[in-house]
Amino acid sequence: MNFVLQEVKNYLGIITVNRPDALNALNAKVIEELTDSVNSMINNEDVGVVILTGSGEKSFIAGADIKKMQTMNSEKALEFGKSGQNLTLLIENSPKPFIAAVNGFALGGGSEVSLACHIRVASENAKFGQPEVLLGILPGWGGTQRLPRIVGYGIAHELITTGKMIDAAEAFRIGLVNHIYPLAELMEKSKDLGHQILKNGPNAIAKSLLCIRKSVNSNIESGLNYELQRFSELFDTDEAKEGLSAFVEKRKPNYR
Ligand code: DAK
Repeated sequence: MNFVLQEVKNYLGIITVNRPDALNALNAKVIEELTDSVNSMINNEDVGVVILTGSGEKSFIAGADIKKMQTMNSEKALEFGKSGQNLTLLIENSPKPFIAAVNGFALGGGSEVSLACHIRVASENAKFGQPEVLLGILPGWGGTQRLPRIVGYGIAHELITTGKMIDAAEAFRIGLVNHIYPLAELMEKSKDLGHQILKNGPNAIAKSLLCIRKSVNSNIESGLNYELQRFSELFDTDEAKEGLSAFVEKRKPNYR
């Protein structure tokens, strides 16, 4: 892989988009490598949580590659759009939580990749935005669908129609990011969060993610029914037996 770095340590996977000369902008090759990396983390039994970040100190992902898009017709744009949407769906549907460690610009497609992650944390220098309308296009990797679900319709309408950039403090205020840290601490704090999650049962986490995702498109009754089914299924797993016994025996559970 040329544009993506990956490592796995203590059940924590780290994926780094590595194209710092272009502020980690995503062209077709970077998307392909990123998709392969996300797939390999999902399929790796030694990974329970994945952190996604960008290389360098300036940018998470500055968006889709504008230079490549300049020459695209609608047919090419459809293909390019699909590859970006497949990537974001893969992340969103992962049974393992993805944490976006946003270490600088998260613009356009970069913001959209972070929106597909389950949790976003940001460095103090992070900047978010959906500037597509400034370029005469629109957010096509899920920005129009996921941003309103995360920050609400009113704020999403404003961010998408103005294309303005917001800083980390504003992103925190509107609920777009869960935490802000100094850049030098971002990865350590993200790893701490990952390790906190890793103490818990992998099946319970995977099914919780399914239930939360289900809540987006279901009425309360079908969502509750779905939750009930996943809840009861867990009682047939060694994991639930371990977790419940550990509490009764006054010890820490061992899930991995
Ligand atoms: N694409 C390509 N190159 C980029 C880039 C990008 N998005 N962002 C930065 N770069 C490159 C710059 O061109 C420059 O390269 P050289 O000129 O040195 O070769 C290098 O990175 C450093 O950038 P700057 O010199 O501009 O750095 P500054 O600190 O001055 O400015 C900046 C940083 C982030 C404010 C600025 O680079 C900037 O405004 N970048 C563009 C941000 C942006 O508009 N991003 C959104 C892109 S649109 C689709 C679905 C979705 C999408 C597309 C299609 N379909 C369904 C078809 C998604 C669209 C987008 O993401």
